[in-house]
Amino acid sequence: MALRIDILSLFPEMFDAVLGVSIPKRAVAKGLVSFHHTNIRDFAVDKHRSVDDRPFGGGPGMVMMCPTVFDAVEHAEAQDPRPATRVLLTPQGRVLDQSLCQSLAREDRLLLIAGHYEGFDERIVEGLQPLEVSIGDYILSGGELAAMVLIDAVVRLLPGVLGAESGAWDESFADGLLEYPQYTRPREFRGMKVPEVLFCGDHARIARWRSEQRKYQTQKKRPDLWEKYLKKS
Ligand code: 6GU
Repeated sequence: MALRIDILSLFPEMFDAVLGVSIPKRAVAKGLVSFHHTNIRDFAVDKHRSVDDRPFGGGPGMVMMCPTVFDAVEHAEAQDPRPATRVLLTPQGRVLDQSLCQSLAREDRLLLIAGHYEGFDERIVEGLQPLEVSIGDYILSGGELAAMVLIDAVVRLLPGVLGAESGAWDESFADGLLEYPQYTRPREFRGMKVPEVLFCGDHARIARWRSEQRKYQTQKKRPDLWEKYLKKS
C-alpha cells in the first residue's frame, strides 16, 4: 500500500512547487505515495482565525497554540484508519540524516506538523508525543521547507520510485562516506583532465580507485563523518 503523508501547515500552497514536480510527482503518479494537506488555520475558532499567541511569561515572538494544532491532528488522523507516525518539524529536533530517512520510508503513514512561528506550546510535544525533527543547526522562518526536505529525501527511498541503479547511489551514502568524484565528456576541459584510471577498462581497478577516493574525499571535506566512520568500522 502507498505511503500516506499528511501535511499540517499554515501554507499548504508552498508545497505545490516541490511535490508537484520531478520525483515526488512521479511517485504519486505511480501510486507509491499520497499527500494530504490540512491547513491548521482552518481549525482556528476566534474571529481573527488565530493560530498563535504571545508567550506566557513574556519575551519576543509568538507561540503556536495547542487547540488548533490538536484539532488539526485529530481531523487529519481520522481520515484514515492507519495510525500515523507523528513528526514535528522544529529546530529542537533530532537532526535528519540518511538513516532516519530510511526508517521513515518504512512507515506506512507519516503526519508532518510544520509551524510558522517562533515556537510551539510545549504541550504540543507533551500531548502528541511526536518525533521532533530538525534539518540542521540554523533557523528557518517555518517548518514547511524542512518538511519538504524530509519528504523529498524519504520519497526517493520508497521501493519503485527510482530505478535500481540510482537507488544504489543513496545506499552508498548510508554507509557514512561521501561519493567518489565523477566525470563525463569532454575528456579534457580547459586543461583539466579526467583521471586516466577511468579509461583503463579494468572494472576492479576502477572500483578500488573509487573506494579510496570516497575515503580521501570524506577525510578532506567532512572530518566529522570520517571520525564516525572510523569508530563504526
Ligand atoms: Cl524543522 N524548523 C525551523 N523553523 N527551522 C529549522 C528547522 C525546522 N530545521 C532547521 N532549522
